[in-house]
Amino acid sequence: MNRRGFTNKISLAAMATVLGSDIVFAHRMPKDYLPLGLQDPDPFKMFSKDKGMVVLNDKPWNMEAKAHLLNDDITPNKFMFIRNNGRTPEQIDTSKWTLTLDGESVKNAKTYSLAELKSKFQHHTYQLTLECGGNGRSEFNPPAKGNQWTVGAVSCAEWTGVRLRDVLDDAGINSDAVYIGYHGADTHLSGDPKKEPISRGVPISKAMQDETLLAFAMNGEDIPLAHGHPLRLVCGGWPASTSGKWVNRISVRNKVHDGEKMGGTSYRVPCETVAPGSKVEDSDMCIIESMPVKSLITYPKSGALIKQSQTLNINGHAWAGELEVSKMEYSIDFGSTWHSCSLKKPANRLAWQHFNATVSFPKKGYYEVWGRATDAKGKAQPMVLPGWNPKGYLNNACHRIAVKIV
Ligand SMILES: Nc1nc2c(c(=O)[nH]1)N[C@H]1C(S)=C(S)[C@@H](COP(=O)(O)O)O[C@H]1N2
Ligand SMILES: [Mo]
Repeated sequence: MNRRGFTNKISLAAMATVLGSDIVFAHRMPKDYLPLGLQDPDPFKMFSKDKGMVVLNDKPWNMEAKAHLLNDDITPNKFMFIRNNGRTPEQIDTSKWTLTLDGESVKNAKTYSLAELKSKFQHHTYQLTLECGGNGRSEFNPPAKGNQWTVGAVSCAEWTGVRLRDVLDDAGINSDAVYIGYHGADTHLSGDPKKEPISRGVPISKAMQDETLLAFAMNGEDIPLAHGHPLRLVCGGWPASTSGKWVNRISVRNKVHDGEKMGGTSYRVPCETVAPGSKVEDSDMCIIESMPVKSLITYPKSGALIKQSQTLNINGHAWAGELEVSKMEYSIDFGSTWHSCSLKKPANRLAWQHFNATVSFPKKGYYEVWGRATDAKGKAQPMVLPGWNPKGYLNNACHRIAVKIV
């Protein structure tokens, strides 16, 4: 964050929010003065995140949770990972916010104010799993460039908004429409106003699903700034990069959207498995669509000492992109034998599912508990790292925690 730019643009009210209290002598503060309390922005305060979150990058901001922080059924803001590709927009005036529908395949290009979107279309609420395509990247070998996410770039919050389908129907789309692409108000790190940090999208079939929302609320409140205030596209079950934050334009395309980070190795993987480190032709790369089956043991915390008891209640969540999870199992003998967990139905399609189990240990000592989910088509999580790809996407290997029975 450029310090001068920061004071020039940030309002007193915004400063007070970040500082956590009003600046009493604000009227005596020299022009362009940056209060000491803002000179090293504290991301935990700035984004209202729990101190246990891990900062992976500050330009742009990237922050992940740890498995045990994700124990809530519905992820609260304080434990939600942040993945920014550019600079967060500043000074958002919601009364002036608009969403424009345009593109080759829209019948009537249209601009809606936020108030119009809210009053004209029916509201819907869904719990939606959003996982970064690069979650788990840190385990790849040879290492893949990018944020070294471990397991915490996933969330399942409750999103409220209008259906993208209803808005597309209102503007009308032509029969040659194949894709939608989003554009957001965040700016490129280089400062070049002509460059977009990211502009991705989904095929029309995904755009038209009931659960694909233009959301204006998260967990019953305005969406926090870091997560796309005041309007966000939410495409549950797909790489979270398709869920455009701070969205102000949706283009209806007659071809696969060609925005920033739609091509090359961005959010694309070899269509067929390749040997680690291989060079892959552009034409042999496929866009990641539905995310693979995965799970997380969120209780207990890895490294827990369990006293004077030989049973332990474990719990966590499992998800499988567009599919439901049909089975959840655990192992305490490094994957040699598996036992079933009790698994709940999702709150709605594309929401993660909660599991729990009571684990018995034969005697005191060190153990690892491994979790394995299987999707409705019978596909299970791999025990070890799945297919290598240049950018380290889609690591859905079994999650494991260490426990000591003492
Ligand atoms: N406008 C905009 N939308 C965006 C991004 C971004 O940088 N800018 N990052 C994307 C990526 S890569 C991910 S993983 C998710 C992260 O969502 P979150 O920060 O709300 O957890 O937002 C997506 N939407
Ligand atoms: Mo992402």
